Amino acid sequence: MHNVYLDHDGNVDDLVSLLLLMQVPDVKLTGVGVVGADSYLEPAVSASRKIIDLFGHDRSLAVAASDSRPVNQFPKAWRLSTFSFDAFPILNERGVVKTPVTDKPAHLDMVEKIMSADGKTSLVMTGPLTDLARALKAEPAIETKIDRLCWMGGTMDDRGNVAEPEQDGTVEWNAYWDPEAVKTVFATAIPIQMVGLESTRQIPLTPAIRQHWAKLRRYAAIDLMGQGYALVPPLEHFETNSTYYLWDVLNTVASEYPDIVSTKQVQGDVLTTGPGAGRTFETATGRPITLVTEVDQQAFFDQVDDLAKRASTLN
Ligand code: AGV
Ligand code: CA
Repeated sequence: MHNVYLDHDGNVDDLVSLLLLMQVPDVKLTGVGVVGADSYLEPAVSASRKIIDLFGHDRSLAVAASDSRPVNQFPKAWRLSTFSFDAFPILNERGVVKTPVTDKPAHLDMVEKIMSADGKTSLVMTGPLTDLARALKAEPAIETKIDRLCWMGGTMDDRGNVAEPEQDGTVEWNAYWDPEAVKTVFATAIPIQMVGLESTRQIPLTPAIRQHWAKLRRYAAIDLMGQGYALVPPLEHFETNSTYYLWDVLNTVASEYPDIVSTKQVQGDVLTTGPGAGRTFETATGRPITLVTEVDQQAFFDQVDDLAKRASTLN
C-alpha cells in the first residue's frame, strides 16, 4: 500500500478518477481536495462525498473544499455538468451523505495529510496546480514528503485546447487557469509525470465506448460512468473545442498502471505572461518531466472496466 492524495476539479472525468482510484488495491487514499475550477465547488464536493460513500469500501475519508481562485475562469457551459452529475439518482438513492467535509481548505488539508502520513505521499492532480502551489508556500517541508506528482495538464506540442481571446492556442486549460502555479510547482524538485494533450488525444470519448459501457450497466459503477459521460460531447464527425477526452482518467489510471502508457524524459518549463501564458514547452534548461507519449488504448479501457467492476462487486 502507498499513500495517495487526489486533488481534482469536479468535471466528469475528475469524478470518475476518484471513483476508479478507490478501487486500486495498492492505494491508500489519504485525502481528496476539490477545486471549483472546471465545475462549481458545491456540487463537485457533494458528488465526491457521495461517490466515496457508495464506492469507497467504507473508507473513512473527508473531502476538502478548495478556496483557490482562477486567473482564467473555465467556460460556464462546461462547469455546469457537475450539477447534473451530483443530481444523478444513483448517487442520491440513500438520501444521506456520510463522508464529511474537512474544516480546512484543500491546500491546508493537503499539507496536513502529507505531513501526518507515514512515509511519502503520491499526488494525483487532475485540475489546476493552484492548491499544491499554495500548499508549498504554506509549508515548504511538504516538498520532500511528496513521492511524485502525476498531473493532467499542459501539452508539449503547442496544440492547446483553450479557445479564448488574448491567448495563442498553445495552452492547455488546467495550466491556463493558473499559469503561475505551474511555474511554482515546476520550480520544486518533486518528480513529475505529466499527462498532456498529446497523449489524451489518443483516447477521445466515442459513441463506441459509450455503447460498451451501456452494455455493462448492470455494474453500478459502470452505469454511473455511462451516465456521467452522457453529459459531455463525444468525438462524432470531427473534433470541436468541446469534444471530450478521458484526460483525467488516463492520468489517474497511468499513475498506478504504468504499463498502459509509454513515456519519455523531457525538460520542461512554462510561460506565465503574454498570449502564451500557461504554455508548457520543452527546453534544455527546463526541469525534468516524465511525459506520457503513447497510450495502449485497449489496455487502458480494459483497466477502466476492471476497476469499475471491482467498485461494484465489493460495494
Ligand atoms: O484540459 C483538460 C482538463 C481535464 O482536467 N479539463 C477537462 C478535464 O477534466 C478542461 C477541459 C478541456 N476541454 C474541456 C474541458 C471540455 N470540452 N469540457 C470540459 N472540460
Ligand atoms: Ca479536470
